[in-house]
Amino acid sequence: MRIGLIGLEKSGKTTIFNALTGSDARTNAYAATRPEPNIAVVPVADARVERLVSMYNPKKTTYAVIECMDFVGFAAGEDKKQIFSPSELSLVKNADALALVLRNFSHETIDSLLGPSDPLRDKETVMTELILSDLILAESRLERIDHFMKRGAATPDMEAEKKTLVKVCEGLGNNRPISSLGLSPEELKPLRGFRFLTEKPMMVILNSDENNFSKSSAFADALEGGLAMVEFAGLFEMELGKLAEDEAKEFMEDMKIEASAKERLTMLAYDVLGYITFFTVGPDEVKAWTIKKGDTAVDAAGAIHSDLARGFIRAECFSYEDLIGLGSEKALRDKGLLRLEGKTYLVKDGDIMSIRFNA
Ligand SMILES: Nc1nc2c(ncn2[C@@H]2O[C@H](COP(=O)(O)OP(=O)(O)O)[C@@H](O)[C@H]2O)c(=O)[nH]1
Ligand SMILES: [Mg+2]
Repeated sequence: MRIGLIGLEKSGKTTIFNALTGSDARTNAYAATRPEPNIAVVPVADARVERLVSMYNPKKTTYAVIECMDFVGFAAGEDKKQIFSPSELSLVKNADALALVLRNFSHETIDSLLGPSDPLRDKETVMTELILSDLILAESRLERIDHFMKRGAATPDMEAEKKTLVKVCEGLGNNRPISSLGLSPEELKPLRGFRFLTEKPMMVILNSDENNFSKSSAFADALEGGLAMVEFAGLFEMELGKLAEDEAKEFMEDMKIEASAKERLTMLAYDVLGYITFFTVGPDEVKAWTIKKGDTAVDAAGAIHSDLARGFIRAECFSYEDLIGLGSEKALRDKGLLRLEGKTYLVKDGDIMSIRFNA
């Protein structure tokens, strides 16, 4: 899965990117940084993988990964048509989810340049820009469809598309993101190709100071639209990333930060996106796989390889919790906790699976 960090300039996106990915991309309080986005792959922290590795001693260990992208932020009220450059926009559109970074720290230079921090205002500004970007796209598509219809060249698919687009334009016109319009999967289908920005799941990263960290419950309350939020002390956590683990732990305890920035964001992302993890285990490899809540055993097989989905016979399955509780696969077997599941089995987070299939 791929998360795009978006937000106004100087909100601390690159700082957070560095904290998340252990990279050392340049941050900047003055001018815009280099135009290309920073991209990094972050292994999803999952203590269960380590535990499984200690049991199976595999030759290879593979964590699930999330890809993080960091863009140049757009300036509030800047007089331009697009919030992202065309090349950035095509990258943002590829993101599975967006993480909106909001400035919540005081910084002499930035405060004098952009005014003191006001995360709610900035959230509104960015949302308005995203909505506007979608609205321009939806309206121009609607115009094209009308044009086709006038010439009698419309296809039946276009009728359905138009119906949805009319709803979308009305919603966006009322300042509502597409994700909040309650459109059915059937209605959303014709929109798929557009990859609208406000259709993407979104979470908020409140980027706070060491001083005001965990003192923003009023902000969380004021955050409308049921947006999931995580608070980072961006700069502080970027510095933590450079320390030895036990040293970093001490600092985190002082700040009452319970898990690393990476762990907190991944947990939130799994929550927001409805992702779950299943594992494959053995002497060769212990591997974590990401699928969506509601995915079946065949979907899980397909995540591993399309051949496994095509030739699927059944899945041998047991739960991580049971394995840890009983200590070995043999004990699981004796207790009858090793299950055989069919195609329609709904995979649960923490399932350990082995797919039987016809080649
Ligand atoms: N005090 C403080 N400064 C921060 C924090 N996060 C970022 N900054 C500073 O804000 C400036 C802009 O940060 P940057 O990550 O480049 O923002 P971007 O434009 O959104 O990528 C840099 O000088 C950072 O050091 C923070 O949590 N606290
Ligand atoms: Mg930046």
